[in-house]
Amino acid sequence: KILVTGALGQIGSELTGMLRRIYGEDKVIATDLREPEGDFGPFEVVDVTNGEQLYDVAKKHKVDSVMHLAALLSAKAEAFPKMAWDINMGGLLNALETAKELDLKFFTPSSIGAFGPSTPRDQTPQDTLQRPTTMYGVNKVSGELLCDYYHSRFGVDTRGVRFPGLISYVAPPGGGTTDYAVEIYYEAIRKGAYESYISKGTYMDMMYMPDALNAIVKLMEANPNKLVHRNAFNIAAISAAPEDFAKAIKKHMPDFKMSYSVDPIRQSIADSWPNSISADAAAAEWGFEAKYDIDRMTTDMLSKVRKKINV
Ligand code: VAH
Repeated sequence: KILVTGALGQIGSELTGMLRRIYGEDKVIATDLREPEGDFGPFEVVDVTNGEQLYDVAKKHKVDSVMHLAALLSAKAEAFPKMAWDINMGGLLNALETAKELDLKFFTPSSIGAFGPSTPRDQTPQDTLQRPTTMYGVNKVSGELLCDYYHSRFGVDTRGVRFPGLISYVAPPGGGTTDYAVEIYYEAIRKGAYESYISKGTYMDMMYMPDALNAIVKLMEANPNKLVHRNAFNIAAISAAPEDFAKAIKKHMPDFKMSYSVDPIRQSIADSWPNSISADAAAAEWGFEAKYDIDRMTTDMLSKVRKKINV
C-alpha cells in the first residue's frame, strides 16, 4: 500500500490515478491539506508539517511506501522563504521519520532547481556542483542530502529524480517558474495568444507528465542493487525556450500570437537553472527514457486542453 502526500497537486493528482490503475484503488491512500471535491477514492487530510498525524495515517493504513510530493514550488518559495523551509524541509523530515519508523520505501522529487548559476549549464552532469541561489533550490539540495543520509544511516530505501519543468493538463502547477509552459496551452485555446513572463532564449529542461509518471514507477520498481545513485537522478526530455513552444503551437494554430512581459523574479530563478541536463545515469542504472518531444507533447496537450475547457 502506498501513501501519497500532496495528492491534489500537479504531480500528486496524476500519480495517485496512475498508481491506482497499476496496483488497485484501495492500495493508494491519497493525502493532502484539504478534502478533494467529488469522489477521489481513499483519502485522508494530512498536514505534512504535523509529523504525528502523518505517522498515524501511515500506520493506520499499514502502507509500505511513501510518495512524498507535498511542497511549495520555486516562485512561491521565493516569495515566502521561511514558510517554504518549514513545509519543504519540515514536511520532508517528518515523512522520512515515518519511513524510518515503519520501514517504508520512499520517493520524493528533486528538481533542476537543485542546480545554480555556477553549475555547468548544458547537459548538466549527474554529479556536479550544486550551489542554488533560491530557497527552493536550497530545499532541493538539502532534501537530496537528507534522503541519502536516511538511506546510508538508517537503511531507508529512499529514491528520487530531479524533475524538469512538468507540463500537464489535469491539475495546474502552483507557484512554479516553469508554469508558463502549461499556461501557454490554455491561453492558446482560450485566446489564441499568450504573454510569456519568461523571456525569449531562456532554455530550461521540460517534460510531459506521462514521461514523469513513468519515470517514478520505473525507478521505484528498479533493482536496488543496480542503483549507484539514489537522491536524485537527473531525468530529461525537452530543452526548450518560450519561442519553441510558440513554434510548436503555430504548427496547429498558425494565427497564434506570442508576446513577452518578463517577470523579473521568475526570470532570475530561470536564469539560475541549467539549459539542459544529462539523464545518462538514470538511463544506465534503471533504463529511464522519455517518449514525448515538444511536438508530440503539443499535439496531445492542445487536444486534451481543448476537451477540458470544451471549446
Ligand atoms: C517550478 N515546476 O517551477 C517547478 C519545478 C523545475 C521546475 O521545480 O518550481
